[in-house]
Amino acid sequence: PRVVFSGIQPTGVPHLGNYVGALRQWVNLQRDEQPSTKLIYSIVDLHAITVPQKPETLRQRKREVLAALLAIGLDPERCTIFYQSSVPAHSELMWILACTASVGYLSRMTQWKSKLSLASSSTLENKSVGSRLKLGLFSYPVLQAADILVHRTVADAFTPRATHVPVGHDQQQHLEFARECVTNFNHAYGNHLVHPETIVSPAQRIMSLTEPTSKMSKSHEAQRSRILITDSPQDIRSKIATALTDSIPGISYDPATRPGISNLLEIFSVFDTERRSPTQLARAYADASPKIFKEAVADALLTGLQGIRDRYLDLSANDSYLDKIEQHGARKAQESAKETMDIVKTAVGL
Ligand code: AQP
Repeated sequence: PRVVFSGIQPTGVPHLGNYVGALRQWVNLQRDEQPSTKLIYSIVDLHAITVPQKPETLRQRKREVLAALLAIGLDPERCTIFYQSSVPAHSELMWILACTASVGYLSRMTQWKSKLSLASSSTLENKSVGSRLKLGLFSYPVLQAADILVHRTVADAFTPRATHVPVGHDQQQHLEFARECVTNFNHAYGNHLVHPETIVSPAQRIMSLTEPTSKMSKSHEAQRSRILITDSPQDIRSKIATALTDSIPGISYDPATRPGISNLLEIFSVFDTERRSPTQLARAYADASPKIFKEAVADALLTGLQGIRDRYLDLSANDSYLDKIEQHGARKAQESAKETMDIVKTAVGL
């Protein structure tokens, strides 16, 4: 059977970007994939601690993300939903992969290079950049490779099976690295791991409402830059109403010169019941005032997100239910991972 793996960091309640770019696909896969496909969705807390987190906040956010995943319609019986740290096989396989992974390859990863240049530009003269940046951040892609590879089913020479990973375009380099990890491991120990395939999500990036040239993000300090999928209707209306646009009259779709308006058109298009493209919507609202246009965007969004907030509020008030769901998912994930770990450990001689 196919195995689909994807993860989300517990760094805050998911926003519209997470929903459009990833979570909506997670829900749709329940309908689109064969019942035999394993859908494995992890709340990746070990990834989250590659940057400093307050322990109490992290604990709280894990539950919030779990409640949000259930609220958008993930079925804990159909999917395997769990905290990454509940399944030690993820970190165990990471270590084994790290022992055949190349430092040179990792240091060429775009995300690492941008963190490095950011750190060096803010570093005082005498302090070396290397001593400030953490090993966990550098080796993050190895853990990501382990996440994917640990849940693949046993490779079989006649029916090669692979793990499928839905990713955005920004994650493609990390997937390429996971394939490299497979090649290195198999070269050292024999053909045991299967190269993962990707399902590249067709969804676009949702940009920040206050700074529409950067992506909407959970950790950006401006609350108004993002719409949480659990925001109240009033909050959603008010955030859309104050979203940064421009002073060009009328509505047109041109991400390069009108990033704010174009981002709203893209959001509108995702939730439009008539399924119009951003360009078609721009034509339909060509002469509308920004106020009228923004109201229409908010209406579409409220319809699209209907029910999520109420279900989230119910679920997030019930910690013991959430813990039970997570333990159930963790048990399923542990079983799924054990199959791979047995093969890998035997191959390595552990
Ligand atoms: N703005 C976005 N538009 C489309 N997709 C997005 N994703 C994130 N932001 C956007 C996708 O959401 C999934 C889960 O993301 P994540 O939590 O694993 O990490 P992230 O990409 O770093 O997301 P954030 O919101 O920006 O979190 P912080 O602020 O903690 O770094 C991924 O599939 C991601 O592509």
